[in-house]
Amino acid sequence: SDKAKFPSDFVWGAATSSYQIEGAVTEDGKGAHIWDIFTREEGRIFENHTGEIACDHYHHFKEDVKLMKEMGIQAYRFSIDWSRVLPNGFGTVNEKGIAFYNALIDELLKNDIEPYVTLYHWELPYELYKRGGWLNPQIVEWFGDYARLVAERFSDRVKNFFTLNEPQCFIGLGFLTGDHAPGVQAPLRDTFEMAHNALKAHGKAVQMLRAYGKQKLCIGYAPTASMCYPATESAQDIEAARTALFSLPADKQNWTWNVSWWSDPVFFGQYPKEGLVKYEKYLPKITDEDMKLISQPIDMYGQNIYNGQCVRMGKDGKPEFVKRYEGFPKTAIDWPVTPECLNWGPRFLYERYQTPIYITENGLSCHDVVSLDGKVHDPNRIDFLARYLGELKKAATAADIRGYFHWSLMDNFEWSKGYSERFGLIYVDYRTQQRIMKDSAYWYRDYIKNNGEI
Ligand code: GCO
Repeated sequence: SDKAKFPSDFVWGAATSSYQIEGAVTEDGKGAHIWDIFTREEGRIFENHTGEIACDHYHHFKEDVKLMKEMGIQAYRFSIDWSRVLPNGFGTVNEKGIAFYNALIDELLKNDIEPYVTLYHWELPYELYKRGGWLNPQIVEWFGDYARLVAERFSDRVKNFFTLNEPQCFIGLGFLTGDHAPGVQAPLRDTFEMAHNALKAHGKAVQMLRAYGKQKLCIGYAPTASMCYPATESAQDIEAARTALFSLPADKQNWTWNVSWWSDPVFFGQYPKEGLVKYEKYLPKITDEDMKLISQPIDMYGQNIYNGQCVRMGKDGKPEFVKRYEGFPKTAIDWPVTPECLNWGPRFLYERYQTPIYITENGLSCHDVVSLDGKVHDPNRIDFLARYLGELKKAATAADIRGYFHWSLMDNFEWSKGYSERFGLIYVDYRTQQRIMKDSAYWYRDYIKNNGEI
């Protein structure tokens, strides 16, 4: 309805991740992680781009914080590169790496910007990978010790932490399709075991953050999914969309793309029964103790939401995906524009898991260019934002949604697509490291200022 409003304390932010922006990959004692190694291999990434320099945020962070301030951003979600603070993944601490994040955090606080720190946005230290990485059950301790270090060094000033970012992707793309680092196509059963270890590592990190936090922390988790939204507001279509959202894919090679396998254990302490049956022959040993560790209470449910599927109730009483019409709107990276996902997605997620929701990522890539007038005009991004945030506003009247982080603060290294996709509110000229606020950045600034009343 027109009366929908965001809560007055709604958090407006933007997000990035370390490898995608920092650069300085061999500087000040940083260790190598799987993306450092993977991107050096010929043919892995679009035109063999790497994150070696990226936005050189390591040296430009003050300027970047200044731009955030100018945009009126209240919160900044960034990640810590595990290998920058623990070059081997465990053991010796790299004080210069710690110093970098300390300087960034202090700069944010000085500018009244609240830091939201992600522990794992895919920078698995290469030394740990060589020891089996996610397949080695010891990763639970490694990740726990890393979380403890983060709590000890940063939680006097940082209150908000997310453990894992998008386990669906780092297992699915990293170890099933091999499109992402480390570029492995592992047997199915290995991927289930890695997933189980990752969930345990999440639980361990929550315990460590709580135990060593220097203040009462807000701890969350940030998975992703393609959302489902109903074709009409009839009770049947809504039920169909809900059912489709929480069911598990039939195609096992796609098994990681779902909500329930990754969130039921965290919130309910059990895997969905449907999956225990479907995937039975691939599963590792799962104990009650494991499930207890995985289901540590958390405070925030982060969700990276980009698009969704329209669903209606079929004649046979089963959910049915509605085919998109010809010429359906899409972004530069070819993802469909489906604003409804920001209304129905968070509603369904909140209904099931009853935990405050943060949209930890949402955004799009556009074919942005610097125009003859020296500005970057990105009407498609503004249109996308207006539509998606309008839908999110509706959800905020029905579910406990606390914040929104736009992906991304600035153009950056888009994984296998390299620099060919521009997701930023800020344009980056990679030849000069010049930053230019796009039109959408000014639009977002005004939107934030009015808490969505436009
Ligand atoms: C993530 C995302 C980001 C991407 C963004 C656009 O895992 O959080 O992959 O890192 O850059 O989603 O694809």
